[in-house]
Amino acid sequence: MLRFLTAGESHGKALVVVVEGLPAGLAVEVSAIQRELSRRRLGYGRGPRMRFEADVLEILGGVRHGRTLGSPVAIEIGNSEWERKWTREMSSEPGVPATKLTKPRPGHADLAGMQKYGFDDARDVLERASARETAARVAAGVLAKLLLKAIGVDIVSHVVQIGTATARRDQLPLPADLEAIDASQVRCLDPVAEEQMVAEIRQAAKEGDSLGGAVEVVAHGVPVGLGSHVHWDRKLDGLIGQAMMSIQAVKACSIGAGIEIAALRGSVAHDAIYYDSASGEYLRKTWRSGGIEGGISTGGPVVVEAWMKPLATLNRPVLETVDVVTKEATVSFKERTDVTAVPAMGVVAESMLALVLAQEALHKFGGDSVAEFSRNRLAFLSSLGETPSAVR
Ligand code: EPS
Repeated sequence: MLRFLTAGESHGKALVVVVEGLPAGLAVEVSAIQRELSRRRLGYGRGPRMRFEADVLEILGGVRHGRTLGSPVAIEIGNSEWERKWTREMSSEPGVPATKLTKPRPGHADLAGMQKYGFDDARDVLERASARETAARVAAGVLAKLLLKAIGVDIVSHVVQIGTATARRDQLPLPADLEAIDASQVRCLDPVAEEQMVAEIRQAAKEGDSLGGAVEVVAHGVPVGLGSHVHWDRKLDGLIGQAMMSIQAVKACSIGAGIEIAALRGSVAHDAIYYDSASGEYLRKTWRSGGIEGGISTGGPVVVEAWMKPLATLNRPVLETVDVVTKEATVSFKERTDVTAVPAMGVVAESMLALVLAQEALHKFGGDSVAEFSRNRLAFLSSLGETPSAVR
């Protein structure tokens, strides 16, 4: 079973992620992880921290001479800001912080977290609730993506909405589009929408406001048979839903045609099946089901959308709150912040989808080495009468 665990606070010394259950023999390079971490920092509208902070990456275990050993992989992502500014406030030694944050910000975990854990300082909550933690998820996601690549699965995301600006959505993005997507200021394939999104971000920045939006994430090459119909917590769409909804600030997730399918008639809502004699595959003519039926992958592209709320930290202190010490009405403290993090959320969503699919692929095909895992996938698809190409 593939699982991962992250630790670390936003302004702490480092984030750490341990990924367990990867087969041996997966080729991993630090540069591949570094590249993905850089992608997560992309996007017009990110705050100043993205410029002056670096993700200082180190593989601590589980990889030898560029290949996984089958043991847990541990990765550390140091915060370059720590040494400069946070050693006192975020010290693990006994003591007290110089300042306590007592005006919890609406829209963040601050107040509910303080109440739940008995804290009198919102920093005790916000440091871990921060989306900085997604850097660790992306590092884990690289390993999942590399494993999936070995069985021909590629994942791509693009921004389809920022604020009120929406992109055309008539074609699924392909792996080959990823370079152009990442080259866009907001990771959007539609140049008209890109311009509108940038204008909207610029305006919101001027007004000290923030913006939400949506990304579409597509996994190509997913084999039939991941997930299961037999039990609620084995359904692939359910697992993807949990993974997407766990991303900081994501408030909704849909699969395939999503909420739009509710308005269609049953006669036109579903994906017609046909047989492709060349590949021996049963294919679908459309992807309204998002490549998942009854909780099982169908062999078509897995299509997921995730919606993010506007960030709750604003550069203009207008959100009403209460000082938990004086109980007086006030406005939430001002922090420097991003105007929007939707482009970065796309990269995080790719990672979360990769982790779920890799976990389910390992569940289905097993294997202690990548070669065995890959062989098992070929054997399964051949048993269905398909003629899959060996990816590696
Ligand atoms: C975040 C707030 C910002 C972001 C941070 C996530 O940090 P700060 O409040 O220190 O300016 O920059 O994201 C990252 C550091 C990162 O690497 O993604 C938040 O509150 O979630």
